[in-house]
Amino acid sequence: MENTAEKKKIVLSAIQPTGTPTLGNYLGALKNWKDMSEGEYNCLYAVADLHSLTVRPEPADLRRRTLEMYAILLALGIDPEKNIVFIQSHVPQHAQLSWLLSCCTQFGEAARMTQFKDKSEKHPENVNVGLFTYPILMAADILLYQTDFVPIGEDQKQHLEIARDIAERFNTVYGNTFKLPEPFIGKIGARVKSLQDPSQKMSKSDPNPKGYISMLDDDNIIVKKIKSAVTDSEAKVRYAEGKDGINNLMGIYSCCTGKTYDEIEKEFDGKGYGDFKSAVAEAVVEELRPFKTEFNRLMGDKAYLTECAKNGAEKASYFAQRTLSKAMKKTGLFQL
Ligand code: ATP
Ligand code: LTN
Repeated sequence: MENTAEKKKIVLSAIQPTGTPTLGNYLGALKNWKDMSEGEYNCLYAVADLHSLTVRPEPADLRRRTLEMYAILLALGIDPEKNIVFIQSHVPQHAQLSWLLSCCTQFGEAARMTQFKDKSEKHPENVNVGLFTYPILMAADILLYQTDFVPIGEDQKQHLEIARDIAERFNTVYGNTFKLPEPFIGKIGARVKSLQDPSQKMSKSDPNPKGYISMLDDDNIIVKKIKSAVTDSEAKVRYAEGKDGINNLMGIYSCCTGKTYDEIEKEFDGKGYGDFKSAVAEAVVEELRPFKTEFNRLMGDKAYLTECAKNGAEKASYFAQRTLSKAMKKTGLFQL
């Protein structure tokens, strides 16, 4: 953010500390976060701990997972000196702006969010208002930093659209205040599917752990899970409709190796699914290896992690306050 003179575009994204991220989170979102953090953009990345309260985690789990998720971001290779990496609840402006934006959001538009509908069906015992206003807090996360691009997986697209709608409404009512953000969705990793049911997205809350690969799974577990992935009876590695399991594995292999679908089809021409699965497993193991080593090292240095989180929150807060003050002033809240 220091190089404003260069007018670099601003990138912001966040992830909830609700468990160890999966290969889906990695290929759909986190890998892009890392690539975007390498100089071309000014990047802000947050651990969305406030969002995760909507599913009421055990306090001790939340505390542990928040630091773990912070370490995961640094272990990806995101440099906390060159980027702003922070924990959402440490920057109070997020909750503050969220209130102003709530008053610019229609009940009906929030009620249309598919994630709200899905989550309230899945957890009928705890349909809290936070689950309903979740996208408004997410809009605050994004709009506070005058964000240009938001790297996310396909499933978050609707939340980005509502963030734009809220920003546009605020700008129309009170005058230009917020930049309208664009989603940044990778082509291939945008929707990694469950290994056991390739009609569903790979999800860390899947009750069947065989359906997902956790970024911290041991190498032999990764191999086992990929070997037992659901495929089809054609025994031909090709990308085609009706071959969801193979398409999914081809997507994963392509993301990890950079090979195109054509190249993959040629590579496995005349070979069976066994050979293909071994190659996919090896590519995933190699892709995650440096990350896992670095994660274990960082978790042994909690003092460093907390120091980075503190610096990140200070830097984020400076930029957040500029936008919040502007928004408060425009709405007519009395200024001292
Ligand atoms: P849960 O499955 O527990 O609801 P999640 O795995 O979707 O959670 P989030 O924290 O909601 O995890 O998502 C973090 C990021 O990962 C988001 O940008 C989301 O779009 C992306 N993402 C999640 N699952 C996938 C997937 N299967 N494929 C691609 N991207 C994904
Ligand atoms: N809802 C997002 C997490 C999230 C987010 C954000 C993503 C919270 N705030 C701001 C992008 C920008 C999810 O991935 N489930």
